[in-house]
Amino acid sequence: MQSLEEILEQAKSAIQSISDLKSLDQYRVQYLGKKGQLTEYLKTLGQLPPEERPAAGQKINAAKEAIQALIEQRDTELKKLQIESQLAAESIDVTLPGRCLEFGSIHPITQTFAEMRRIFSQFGFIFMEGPEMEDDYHNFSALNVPPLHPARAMQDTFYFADNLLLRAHTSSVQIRAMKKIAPPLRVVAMGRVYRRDFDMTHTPMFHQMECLVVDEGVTFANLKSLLLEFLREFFATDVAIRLRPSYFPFTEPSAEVDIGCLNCGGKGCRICKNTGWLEVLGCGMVHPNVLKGVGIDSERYSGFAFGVGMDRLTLLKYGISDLRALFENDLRFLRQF
Ligand code: 2U9
Repeated sequence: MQSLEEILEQAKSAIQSISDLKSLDQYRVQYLGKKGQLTEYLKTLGQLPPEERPAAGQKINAAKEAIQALIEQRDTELKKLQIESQLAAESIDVTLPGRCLEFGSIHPITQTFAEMRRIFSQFGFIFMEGPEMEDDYHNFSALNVPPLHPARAMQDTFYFADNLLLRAHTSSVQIRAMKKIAPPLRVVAMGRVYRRDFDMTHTPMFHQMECLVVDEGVTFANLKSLLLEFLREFFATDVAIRLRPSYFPFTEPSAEVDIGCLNCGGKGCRICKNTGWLEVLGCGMVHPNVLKGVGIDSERYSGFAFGVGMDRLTLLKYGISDLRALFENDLRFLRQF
């Protein structure tokens, strides 16, 4: 058998050269475990003469304690090294510039949506939504649009198979509203609409807001007063309005509505093409054919409706000259609102 001194010497250099905690644990077992070298040594005590046993036992125990202490010391050292290397790897350079928090802004069209909600909720309207992919009935037939009307042409509307199309106005939502709710009703429908148009002042997708009132005794005067209230609230100024006769298949009589030019106050400028007026929306009394078509008694009830392009309204409110700016998502532009 190796002498205790030899075992101790060997253990000292072996433990010092161990570089990871797992190997150190294996060493602990090798020396001090149930079948470890020193435990085996203790078992030989019985072969010694009784008078030598206490001294030999003490020596073995002292060696055992010495090795235990060496292992513990190395254990502490290795744990410290581990933390140090971890800290070095994860070090943070506190001199680096901080990451900038980018603030977003609410898109001008989204702001107009919110404004409409605010204004028309006050007036007692409910808000309804409908599908953007519609059928011919809700988009055209129910709105008294004749079979050969130009709006139905392939050049004007996006068609799918099976009589389906992308809705060309939010009026289709109003048809659904009237079929669902019996009069009296006050409904606003806002959302995306689609037309085959793309130039300086038109995009193939734009946003429309439509307002519909059906009740007993509803008149054109009611329509005009609501328009004035709405436009003054939206533009936050006492705008003047003027109505010009017009034609839409779904309203009779119909009118187009202008506001006094916000830029020149009516004197005439480049924005209003020297007319002093800006066209903002179309309106009229709901055509009796439309009411009858959805099962409303057109003798007892009357209604008015108006439709407005929300994108154009947003341009006018903020004095933006190019419609396309609303769809390009240039942050330098959007941050200004
Ligand atoms: C029902 C009955 C009638 C809604 C109306 C207009 C006139 C109109 C345009 C404004 C600019 C569309 O976005 S735009 O190009 N709209 O001129 N809209 S009357 O009339 C309705 C709606 C629903 C059931």
